[in-house]
Amino acid sequence: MSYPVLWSFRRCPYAMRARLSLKLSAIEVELREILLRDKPDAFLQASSKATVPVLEADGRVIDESLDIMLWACKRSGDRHGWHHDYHHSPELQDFIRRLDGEFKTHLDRYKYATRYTESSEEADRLSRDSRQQGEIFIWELDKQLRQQRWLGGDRAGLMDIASLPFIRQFRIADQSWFDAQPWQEVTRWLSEFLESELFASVMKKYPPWQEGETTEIL
Ligand SMILES: N[C@@H](CCC(=O)N[C@@H](CS)C(=O)NCC(=O)O)C(=O)O
Repeated sequence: MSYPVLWSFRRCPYAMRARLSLKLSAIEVELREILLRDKPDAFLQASSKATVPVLEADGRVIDESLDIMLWACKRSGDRHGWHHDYHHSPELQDFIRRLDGEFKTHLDRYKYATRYTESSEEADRLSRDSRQQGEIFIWELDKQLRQQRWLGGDRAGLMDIASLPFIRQFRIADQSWFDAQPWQEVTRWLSEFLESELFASVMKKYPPWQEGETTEIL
């Protein structure tokens, strides 16, 4: 039996959300862990975009994490209704647009400010300002999470799975600062996710895939 192939990088939040969706949809894939600094030819041939995640399935190549998430939902008969929700909810689409757009920009500038300027003072300022901008988004999540356990309601939904890997990254940039913030609901929500079996199941460590090797089934 041949499985769809997922090109992935363990720590990439986009790849994480693709793996989470595949897992939640109970779709088994051949997982090919790669190193971003040493991308295999077979990966580059699959998608010239050269970003992870990339899914090869049904003779198609899907190289956007959101499309992989939606493909997984559809393939599993949309058991959680995410595919339907996404296509019928302008709010959900807007949320993902802001997450992948503004919030990700602030996250990158907060985390990697020195890549954007040569001056260390400028970098400090950029990092601080970007963190402040990112905080606005996180406080919005906190407000929603005061009404319900997950952004998706009683259970984790597309909004949760799409955003949690990025909020985790925002925390990792300075854990003690993040944990000292009074966003109690975000802290609860993120901890529940980080301690879940689901998260552990998609964070197993695999050696980088090599041409001709038998690969892992996720
Ligand atoms: N819009 C893409 C973004 C994917 C992306 O940027 N992934 C990063 C890793 S987190 C990547 O592969 N970067 C290419 C590189 O670092 O060479 C998606 O949603 O899949």
